[in-house]
Amino acid sequence: MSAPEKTENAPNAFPGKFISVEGSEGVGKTTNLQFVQNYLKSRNIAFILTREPGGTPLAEELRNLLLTHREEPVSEDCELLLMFAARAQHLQQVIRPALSEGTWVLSDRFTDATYAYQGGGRSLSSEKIANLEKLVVASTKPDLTLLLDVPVEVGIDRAKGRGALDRFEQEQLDFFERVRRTYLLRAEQEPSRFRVIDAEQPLVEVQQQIQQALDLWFEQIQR
Ligand code: T5A
Repeated sequence: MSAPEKTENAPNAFPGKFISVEGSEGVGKTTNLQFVQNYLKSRNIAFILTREPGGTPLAEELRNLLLTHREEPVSEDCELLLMFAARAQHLQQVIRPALSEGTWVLSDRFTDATYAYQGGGRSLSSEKIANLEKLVVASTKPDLTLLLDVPVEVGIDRAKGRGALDRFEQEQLDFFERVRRTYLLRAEQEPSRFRVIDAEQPLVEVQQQIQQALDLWFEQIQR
């Protein structure tokens, strides 16, 4: 009898159902994820909302390790591997099972965040990240990515308004400029997956842009 096919190498059986929301600090992901959830509910779509790093008890523990301030400097490779360790667990326990039963997945960040933060922010090579992506993520990639974009200063001001800053939020301005540039570059390189949302606008206008992107997405996948 032949060995069963490994799920991580199987193509996404339900293309179109994996949506990620990305952006630098304070762009309004949390605020707008609520809007996206309401949109999916209005279409009677069965979905799960999840996040990275995190999404399972073990991956949430890794999230705490990653976001907590510590005196010991954190090696860039250690940070990168912990991100992918959390992602491996998240994919196996949550994302692949949901997609394989036809449930939509709405994820607050995914691998684009690693390219932006560890690649752009920390200046790790994209080849290194791509190798780990190949190993861990394989073909289970988002079909649609909403990239919320605001000038770095605006995002940081918004994030500061929420109170204590985590280990990433305490980085310098140029770190976040590199994060933003990397996100925008990725969006340019993959225009069929990314929708760049001008999130500097008042919330109602941001949500009009998101609604339009989602309406078009549904038109596209139903064709
Ligand atoms: N990370 C993550 C990596 O380094 N590598 C990886 O691979 C991954 C997956 C945690 C950190 O991990 C890093 C990146 C992060 O630093 P996170 O919890 O998703 O990830 O981090 P945050 O960016 O901090 O996410 P938040 O959910 O906390 O912030 P949001 O969602 O961007 O912002 P939100 O919605 O809380 O909004 C901020 C404030 O702005 C207001 C809101 O009311 C709120 O007060 N606001 C607006 N104000 C005016 N106009 C608008 N249009 C507004 N929209 C929102």
